[in-house]
Amino acid sequence: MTMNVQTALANLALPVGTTLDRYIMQRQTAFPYATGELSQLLRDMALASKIINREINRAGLMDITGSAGSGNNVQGETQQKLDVVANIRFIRALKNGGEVCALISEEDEDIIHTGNDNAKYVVAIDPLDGSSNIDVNVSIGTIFSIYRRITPVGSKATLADFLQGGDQQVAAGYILYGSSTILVLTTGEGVSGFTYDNSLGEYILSHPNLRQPRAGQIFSCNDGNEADYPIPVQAYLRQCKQQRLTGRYIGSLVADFHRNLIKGGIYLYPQTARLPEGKLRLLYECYPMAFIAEQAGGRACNGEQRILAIAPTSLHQRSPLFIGSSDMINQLNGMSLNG
Ligand code: P6P
Repeated sequence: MTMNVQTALANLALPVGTTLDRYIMQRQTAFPYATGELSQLLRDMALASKIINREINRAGLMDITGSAGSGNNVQGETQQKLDVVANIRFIRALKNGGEVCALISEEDEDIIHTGNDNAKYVVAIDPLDGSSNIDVNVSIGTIFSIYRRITPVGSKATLADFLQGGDQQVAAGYILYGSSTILVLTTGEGVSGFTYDNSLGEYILSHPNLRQPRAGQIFSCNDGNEADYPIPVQAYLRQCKQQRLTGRYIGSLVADFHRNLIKGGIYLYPQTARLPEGKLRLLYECYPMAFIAEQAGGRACNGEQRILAIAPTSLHQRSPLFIGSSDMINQLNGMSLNG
């Protein structure tokens, strides 16, 4: 038997690896309220992301790039066709999955009731973050945040279910549709990454126990806005450049965050004159990414406090976001104190 055949057979015998399903089941007891409902919810999210992954990969062939012609979303941003498709897919998956009584989405003004009033969870989601990159084949992502409802099971969810605050999240994650598709997840027991295997249609555990390096050499921000940034942020960026750190900015929070999570780095989206509250949305961008960052040993703040400690007041409120390696965040905060 030739070596190639032996190698091929040996590879075939290799274990597939831990699928997301098996990972969830193995940790069933570790999941809060281990009744299987959260596990099923995570499976529903993963299913929707697999469908969206397929549609992103075919977007150029299916005339689902470009603007949807349906005007702007609640943020006043032009809705891209894939935004609309992704939003519909996640809403449908969560409705059909039965574990979510309501959700909020970047694409919809109001709470979306699923009809599953006996379900125990609510979800906040940015179905497709980085819309401006859709048409130019640059990585985009989905960001989600999960809470246990606080209103009585059987009743309709209310605003209170969504305004519990970042520290009340029971799970958070993102899917990065990039050179490969990866789902990164935390349930408060650390952070794990699952790479999508198209041939199996499964997410396979590829990054167990992800930890963000304490230090980093990368800063990510839209340098074009620098003149608008608060003075301490300008001072921090000057320091980064004097230290010859690397500037990397993809324009998709999920992509910039993920690179910095793996390699070390800081992402900054400060408040500006045009966006005095910052640009990123607290409930379905800042909170989930902050939960993941802190679970991986990183930090996330708004320039004054931890992101997760910010008291929410409305569904689509914005916040400045500084997130990444703890030493870099501490240096930035030191600038504010000195500034
Ligand atoms: P700007 C995408 O629209 C997004 O919400 C983040 O994913 C990204 O980091 C940021 O906005 C880009 O914003 O103003 O630099 O184009």
